Order: sequence, then structure tokens, then C-alpha cells
Amino acid sequence: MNTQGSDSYMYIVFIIGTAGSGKSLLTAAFSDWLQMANQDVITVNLDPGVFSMPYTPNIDIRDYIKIETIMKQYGLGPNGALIMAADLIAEETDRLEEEIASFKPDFVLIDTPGQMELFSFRASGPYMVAELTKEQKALIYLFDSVFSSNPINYVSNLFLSAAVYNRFFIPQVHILSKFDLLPPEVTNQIVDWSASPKALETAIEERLKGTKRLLSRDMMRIIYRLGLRFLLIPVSSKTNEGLINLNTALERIFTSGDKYTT
Ligand SMILES: Nc1nc2c(ncn2[C@@H]2O[C@H](COP(=O)(O)OP(=O)(O)O)[C@@H](O)[C@H]2O)c(=O)[nH]1
Ligand SMILES: [Mg+2]
Repeated sequence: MNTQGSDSYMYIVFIIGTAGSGKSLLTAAFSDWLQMANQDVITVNLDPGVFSMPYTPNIDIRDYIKIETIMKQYGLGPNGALIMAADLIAEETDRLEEEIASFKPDFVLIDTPGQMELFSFRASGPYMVAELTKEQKALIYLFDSVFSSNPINYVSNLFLSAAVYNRFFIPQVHILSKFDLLPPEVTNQIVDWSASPKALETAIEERLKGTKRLLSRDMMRIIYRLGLRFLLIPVSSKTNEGLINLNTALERIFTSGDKYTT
């Protein structure tokens, strides 16, 4: 139980991953799940370019920033407008903070732009993550399971998640998204890689050749030498499997293991 009383805390969770890794569907599924656990949760869409989404956000950046207007006003195509829109997000930080506060939520799930580099590797995303309220924050990074099922892609994703950590410096939970699409033995294997550098190194030795093998092995060793760990939690936003484990991991970050759900 949270001992501070129900309205004296707020947890902010940013959801980040490569395009199509399942950020928006996770926002939908996890907010439903948290609601069932009696959490006062709100969702925020920070993707100015999204057309249709699997949930109705409580707060929507598209109400402030319109891609069509930017295209017309600055004579940009859709890609240029998306980049500009991502940069403009930073200027909306105060407004978003006020809007979030008006809901007095316990839990805020923030769905970020489809293309993760627009949020993670430009200035506006880290600015917003640092400046948006002084409440506790964490980040969920999604490893797309279909993409991550061979060692070379898995190692690339390790590097991306390390780069994301290096940008935001807030506690990070790693999930293997869409694991319902993989046979159970493949899921177990990827989770093994995430838990044991030895298992990953064996897979690299067995399944990669030549330069790819050498490069992947050196890359993974660098990650481990840095002391970064990326234990993956398999989650499916289609079946809701794994959401309870995701919740436990966040609880551990926010309350050092105490339950915030009732
Ligand atoms: N089978 C399955 N499909 C998923 C899951 N999560 C997302 N998807 C699908 O993957 C596609 C991209 O998901 P989306 O949430 O839009 O990704 P985003 O670009 O990261 O926001 C959509 O077609 C989703 O329906 C999942 O857990 N299981
Ligand atoms: Mg999305």
C-alpha cells in the first residue's frame, strides 16, 4: 500500500520503442489493466502524426500541434512537418503539465511518437521528460519480439535501448512486446539472452558468421562492461499476458516493492 495517501503521489511512465513495436497498443492495454486494478490512470498521446489509435487519449498533443497546419504554414512535406512537430512538443510542456494536473491522476501513461528517433534523439523528448512535473518517472522500452528473435537484431536493439537510457537517465523497464506472435521456445530463448550474457554469446557464436559475429560479440560485451542490464519481460497487449509482471517491475521502481495497486 502507498502510505502517502491516494492523492499525494503521481507516477509518470513514458513508453518508447521503434516504429511499430507496440507502444500505442501497450498504452491501451496497460491503461485498461491499471484501471481494473483500481488505479486512477490517464493516457497522453504525444504523437502528432498518428491517424488512428487503439485508445482514446485523455490528453492529445494533436489538439495543440497539427501536422497539416505545419505543412501549409512552412511549406513542408509530411516528413519535414513530423520533425518540426516533434521539436514543437517541447514548447507544450507547461500546458501538458497543467492539463495532467487537472486530472489529479495516480498514474500517467505517455505514448510517444511512432518513430522513436523523433522523440529520443532530438532535443525535445529529453527536455520534456526532464521538465514535465517533478513527480516520479520511469520509462518502458519495447523490444519488438519479431524483430528481436535473431541475435544480430537483438544486439542492435540492446544498443538502441542503451542509447535511450543515455538520453533520458530515468529508471527503465524493458519488455519483449507482442510475444504472443512467437513460439514459446523462442520467447524463452530471447529472455535467456537478456538474463545471461553467456547465453547470448553462445547464440552469436552459433548463428552468426564472420564480421557480423565479431561485431555483435564486441557490441554485447561493451554493453555488459558498462554494467547495463536489460532483463526482458515478455508482454502481449493482445492477450494481456505479462502485464502483471510489467506492473511489478514498475512497482519495484516507484515504491521499492510496495504495492500501489489495491
Ligand atoms: N499480436 C500482437 N500484435 C501487436 C501487439 N502490440 C501491438 N501489435 C500490433 O502491432 C502493430 C503496431 O502497434 P502499435 O501499437 O501501433 O505500435 P507503435 O508504432 O509502437 O505505437 C499494430 O498492428 C498492433 O495491432 C501485441 O502484443 N501482439
Ligand atoms: Mg503509436
